[in-house]
Amino acid sequence: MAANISSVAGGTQEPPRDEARERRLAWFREAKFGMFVHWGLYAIPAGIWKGKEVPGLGEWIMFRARIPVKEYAQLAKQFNPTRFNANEWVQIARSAGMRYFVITAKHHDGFAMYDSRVTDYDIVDATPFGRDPMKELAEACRREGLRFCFYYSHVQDWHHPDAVGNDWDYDPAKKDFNRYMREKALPQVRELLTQYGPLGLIWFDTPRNITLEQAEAFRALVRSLQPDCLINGRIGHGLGDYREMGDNRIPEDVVEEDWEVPATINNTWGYKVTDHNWKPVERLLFNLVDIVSKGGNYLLNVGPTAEGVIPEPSVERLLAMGRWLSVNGEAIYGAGRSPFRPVSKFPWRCTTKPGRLYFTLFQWSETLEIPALQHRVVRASLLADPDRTLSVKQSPDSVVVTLPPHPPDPIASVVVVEIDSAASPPAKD
Ligand code: FHN
Repeated sequence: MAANISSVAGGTQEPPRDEARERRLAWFREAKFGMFVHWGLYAIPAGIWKGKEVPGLGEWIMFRARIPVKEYAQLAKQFNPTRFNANEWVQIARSAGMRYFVITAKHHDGFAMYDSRVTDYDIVDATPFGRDPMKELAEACRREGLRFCFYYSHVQDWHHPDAVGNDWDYDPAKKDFNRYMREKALPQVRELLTQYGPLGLIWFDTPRNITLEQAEAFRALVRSLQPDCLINGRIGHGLGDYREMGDNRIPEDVVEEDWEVPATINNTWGYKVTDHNWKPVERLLFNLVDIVSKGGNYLLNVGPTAEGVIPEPSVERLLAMGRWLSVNGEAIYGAGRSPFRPVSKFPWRCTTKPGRLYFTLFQWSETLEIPALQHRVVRASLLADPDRTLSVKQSPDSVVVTLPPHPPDPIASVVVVEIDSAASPPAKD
C-alpha cells in the first residue's frame, strides 16, 4: 500500500479547534530541540552527603537522605557560582541548535534560583553570590533568539510545611496544600511571569494528587498574565497545551498530538559527581531524529556544577549535535511526522515538509529503498551535497535512490526526496 502523504504534499488539514492554542504552539512545533537545565543547591553536595554517595538522582538528595530543612538550607551560604556566565550557557545551547531554554526556577527542594520577594530562601537573599542568574539568562536568550522558559515544581516543595514531599520535618496530617499555593506557589509563579519578560513556556512537574481546581488555579494565573505562554502537560488533569512524555521515554511510534520528551545525557538531572554514564552522540542524534519523526520535541538536560559550569562531556556532545544540525537542520526544524509506520519497522527515520521527504540514514548502503509513494519523485539529493542529483528509480511498489559510495556524515546522513505534490495522481493503493 502506498504511504499516505497528503500532509507532506501540502494537502488540506483539519481546521484548528482552538485558535489561541494553535497560536501558542506555533514556535514549539518549529523549535523541536530545547535545552533543559537543572541547577540548584543540590549541585553542591553533587550526590555525596556526609561522605557517602546517596543513590538516585542528584537533585533528589534532600529527599533521599532525609536531610532536615535547617541543615539543607545551610548549603545556601556556600552557593557562590563564580564561574557562571549566562552568555556562555546560552551560546552552548545556540551552538547545539537548540531553540528554547528551560531552567529550574524552583525544584522540589523549594529553593528559588531567582530573586523572589515571597521568601528569603532564594539565590539573591540567601547566598554570597547575590545575583539573579535568571535575569541574566533571560536577557542572553532574548539576544540570541532562544525562547526563555521556566521549570517550576508546583506541587512538591520539601522546604514548605504545607507542600507535598517532606514528611521528615513536617507532619503530613497537618498539611494544608491550599495554604502553600496561596502563600508560596501562586505568588512565585506570578513573579516568574511578570519579572522576566515573555516566557515561551512554563514547565510544571510531578502533579501527584493535585485537584482539578488547584491545577486550574495555576493555569488561570498563567493565562491571565501571559496568554501566549505554553503550559506543559505535567500541570495535571490534562490542562496543559501539550503532552509531556515520561522522562527519557520515547514512544514506540508516531503520536498525533503535540508532545515532548524530557531527557538526560547521563543518568541524573542535577549535577552528580559520580555519574559518568554519558550517552554517545550517536544515540543523542538518533533520539532527536526519532522523536521528530514521531511528531515530538526533544528537551535535553544539562546539570551545571555549583561553580556554574556545564560539564564538559555534555558540552562536547551538544556541540557535535549542533554541527550536525548546521548541515541537516532542514530535516528537523518545523518538520512533520513520518508517513511510514510503524516507524521502527525501518532502518531510517523519515521527517517531512510540504513536497519534501527527509530520510535520515544511520547505516549506509548502496541504495535507499522506500515503500511506494503516491506522488511522483522529481529529485533526490543529500542535504550535505544539495547540488548533486542522485539517481532514482520509481515503480508502483517502491522508490530506490542510488547513494554515493561514502556517507557525507559518519553518524547520520540525510537524503531529501522531492515529490511532485501538485500534479501527480496517487499511485496504486
Ligand atoms: O522529580 C523530577 C526530577 O527530579 C526531574 O526534574 C524530572 C525532569 O523531567 N521530573 C521529575 C521526575 O519525573
